[in-house]
Amino acid sequence: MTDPIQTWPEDFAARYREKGYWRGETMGGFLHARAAESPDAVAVVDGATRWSYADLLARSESAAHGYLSLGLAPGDRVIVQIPNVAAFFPAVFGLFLAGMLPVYTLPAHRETELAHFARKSGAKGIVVTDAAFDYVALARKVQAEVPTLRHIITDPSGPATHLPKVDPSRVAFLQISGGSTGLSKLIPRTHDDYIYSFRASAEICALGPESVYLAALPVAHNFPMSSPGVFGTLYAGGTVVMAPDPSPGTAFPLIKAHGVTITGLVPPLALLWMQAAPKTAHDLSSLKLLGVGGAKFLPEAAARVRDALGCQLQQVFGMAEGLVNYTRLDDSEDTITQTQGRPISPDDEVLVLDDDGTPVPDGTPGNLLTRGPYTIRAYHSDPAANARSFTPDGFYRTGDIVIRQNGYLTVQGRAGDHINRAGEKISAEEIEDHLLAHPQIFDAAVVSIPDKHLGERTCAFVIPEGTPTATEIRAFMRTRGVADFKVPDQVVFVPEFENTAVGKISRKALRAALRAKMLENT
Ligand code: OOB
Repeated sequence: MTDPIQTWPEDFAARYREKGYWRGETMGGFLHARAAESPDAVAVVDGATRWSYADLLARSESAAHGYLSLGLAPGDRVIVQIPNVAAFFPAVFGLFLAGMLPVYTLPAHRETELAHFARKSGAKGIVVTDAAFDYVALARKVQAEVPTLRHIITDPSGPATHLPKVDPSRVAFLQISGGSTGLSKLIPRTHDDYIYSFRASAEICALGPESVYLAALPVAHNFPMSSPGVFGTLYAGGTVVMAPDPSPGTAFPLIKAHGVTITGLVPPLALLWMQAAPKTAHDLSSLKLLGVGGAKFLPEAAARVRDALGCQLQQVFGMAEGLVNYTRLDDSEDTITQTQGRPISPDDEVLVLDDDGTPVPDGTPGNLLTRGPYTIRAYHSDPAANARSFTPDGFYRTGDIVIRQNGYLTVQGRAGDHINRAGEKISAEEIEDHLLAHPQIFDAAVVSIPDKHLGERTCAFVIPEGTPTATEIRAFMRTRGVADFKVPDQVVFVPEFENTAVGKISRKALRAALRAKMLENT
């Protein structure tokens, strides 16, 4: 099993250090610093639980000792599957302090996905919490499949031992990619690069000790984690409030109760909040900034945020691989409603290229490629994906089609075949593979269809062999041990797929043709 690495060419690394982007801080180190500066400030709120920075550090150190006392060692990977509860923080800061690498997963992931992450990362443990869903039982199933996953940890704590020195230039954790082809890839991010991304994000969002961030989206996702998210807030010495779910019914009372100043939502949720706000009895006036990202937020909806919610909108266009764009607080209303912002860093290099690799002029759509001080140069242990996703000179091919104008980007669509379902990226290929395992499915093609509520929904075109029903197929998908959001929203039976005169067409062309036909008929 290869240890996760992430390296930039020497000259780039030197420049990123010289310019003060990479400061040699570590995830555990910054928590120490905040706890020393303001031990009594409130770091995390979750229901009746309120932890000061000193509490959070003490719990995190105890967790670090706990991991080490199990026999886990610095450099080991540990899967983290914890919903939005306070325990998330000691679990991950404990790993950082012990020099171990969290492998983040979503609460929605099930055994098929977790087994893939366990194998791919070589994880020796998984840390979970007690919750309405039985994550321990799920972890046991995964362990049965991947025996190298030796430890199921529910309460990491242990007697004091020596904590290792952690190298800030090394990989801090593995994040999971949206995955446009097949299974999710693992994204190794270093302490230096990731801390830069959320420290600069916190500055862009003007966060400080008085800021209160509501973690409404699942915190394991890169957006609520670091854009500026929970880590940006803790870096700034602010308070993180954990929301068990992002519905207005849950979130609005929390905003009122804790004086939440900032949060982040995907577009479908922002729409829901805008609809609910005029009717709510809860005072939302503390909310100053709403970040919206993960999927395209249409200008018409964006223009209504201020009136509906009484706060400023910030568009956030980012990716777990690195690059994050923000509209700035002092941008014009037009820029804020009509663009997805501009990169965090002056050293984010952005290329907008036509399909032949030639730069297009501003105002013309093209493929977005990027490299910079917090964008990875490679996925973990995946030569094929790396060859596809990175140019020889280290640019990441984002798969997004954008227009650039005055340095600001507007997302037009994407080149790859994934479905962006309310911000969750779903690989068409991954779902097709599951469908093909059904004994009564001869062939299947999965496409995205525009959807009023989700932005996009998944539609599976199925050539049956026998007489399966849509309900059966959806139930079958549920037995495959995958996240519920991957179950096709719609199943359409077709007698055959169109072939061109020359024979079979590519999967990509087939999906495009099926999608076009579907849109024609609606
Ligand atoms: C965020 O990260 P991922 O890794 O789940 O997904 C990245 C992809 C982008 O390549 C793009 O296709 C899409 O999600 N996307 C947007 C968008 N923000 C992300 N498409 C249109 N408009 C936007 N505002 O989704 C993510 C990571 C950090 C911050 C924000 C989002």
